[in-house]
Amino acid sequence: MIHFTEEQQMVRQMIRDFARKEVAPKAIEIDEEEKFPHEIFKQMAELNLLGIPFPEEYGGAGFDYVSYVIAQEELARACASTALSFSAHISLAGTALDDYGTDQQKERFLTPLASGQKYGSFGLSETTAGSDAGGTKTVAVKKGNKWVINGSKAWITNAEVADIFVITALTDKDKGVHGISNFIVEPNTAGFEVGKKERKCGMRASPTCVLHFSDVEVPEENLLGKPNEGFKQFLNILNGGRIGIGAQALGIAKEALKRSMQYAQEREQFGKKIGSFQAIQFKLADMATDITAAEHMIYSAAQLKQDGQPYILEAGKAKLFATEMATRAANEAIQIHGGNGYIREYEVERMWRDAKLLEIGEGTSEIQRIVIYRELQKMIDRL
Ligand code: COS
Repeated sequence: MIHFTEEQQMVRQMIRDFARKEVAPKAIEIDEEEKFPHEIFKQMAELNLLGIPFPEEYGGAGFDYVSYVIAQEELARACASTALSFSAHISLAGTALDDYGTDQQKERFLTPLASGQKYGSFGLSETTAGSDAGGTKTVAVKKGNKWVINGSKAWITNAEVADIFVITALTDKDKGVHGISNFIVEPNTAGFEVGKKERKCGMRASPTCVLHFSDVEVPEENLLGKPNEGFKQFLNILNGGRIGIGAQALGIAKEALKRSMQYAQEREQFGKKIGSFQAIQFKLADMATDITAAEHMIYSAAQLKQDGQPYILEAGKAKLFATEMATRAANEAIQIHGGNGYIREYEVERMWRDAKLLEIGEGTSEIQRIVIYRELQKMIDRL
């Protein structure tokens, strides 16, 4: 059994209660209307959830990393779109500032994010960069005491609502991945534009947009860390973020199992509850087994990260397994629900649509396999 501290159990209970009462009832509507859940985010700010893992001195709640992962799981059970926007805010934008920002940057940018006065977004992907994280074409050129940014970003979560962006740009073209830096950009800066909002298959309440930069000038103090160290910074951020994405998948799969168990006890065919047929029982048993495996992988990766131990391999495995597992679980949930599974009010079709994105974002399944294989190579003598 996974051991959770009293504090972690308390966090789970608090977020579960909130998610069931306030988030789940709105999930169908915000998906349908493709509407960012402003009201839910305001409530999360009041509960100090929007800064859950960040230090109290910067407006955070000061909880540990495992608690953040628990929050992801519980939110995703109710509404995966909400969990996805929460993770872009915390685990991408907020973590970039917390891990690499100066005291002044944290005070100015992390504090309003952690307290929920402002929302965060992280811009790495471009039409030429995503899986190839070093393929960025956006450039930042130093002019006096400013950086001038030109280019564009694609598939950026929270772009429509964010007040603080952390974005990547090439600062030394000749150095490849060692010539990329991360910058903090505020949306009211001249030349910065949030472009087309994408119409997505799932995760519809979490807005995804294009960003354009046309001679956007940011002060030199908006550079995160040292110039040309951005690639490793964001790969480190993504290593951790992947555990949270795995936890979202776990939350979706648990809810898909619960709904399917309930439905199997209600629906009758051939004069019996469908749950009395082995064909259905076996699906449910496989879902439950997969969920337990994913749960152990996710929380063991989270614990390693929290303890300051190497965790890249375990995070990659957890994300890979949990996200593919969630799509399978949601797919089976649709099958168990039969015709009703394909109808929106039963919600399992939304779970499938949402789960699918988790196999793609923050490193596709294929990228996770590359990461896992590379880590295995490093430890070949210990295998
Ligand atoms: N974490 C931290 N550092 C890492 C890393 C990781 N997971 N993977 C590689 N690095 C470091 C390497 O150690 C290397 O450092 P040194 O040059 O100082 O030795 C540096 O980064 C370059 O590594 P490498 O040569 O392996 O770079 P590649 O271009 O071959 O990287 C992968 C390939 C696939 C690892 C990388 O592009 C990647 O992770 N892509 C996926 C990105 C992603 O998840 N995109 C989705 C964005 S959604 S926000």
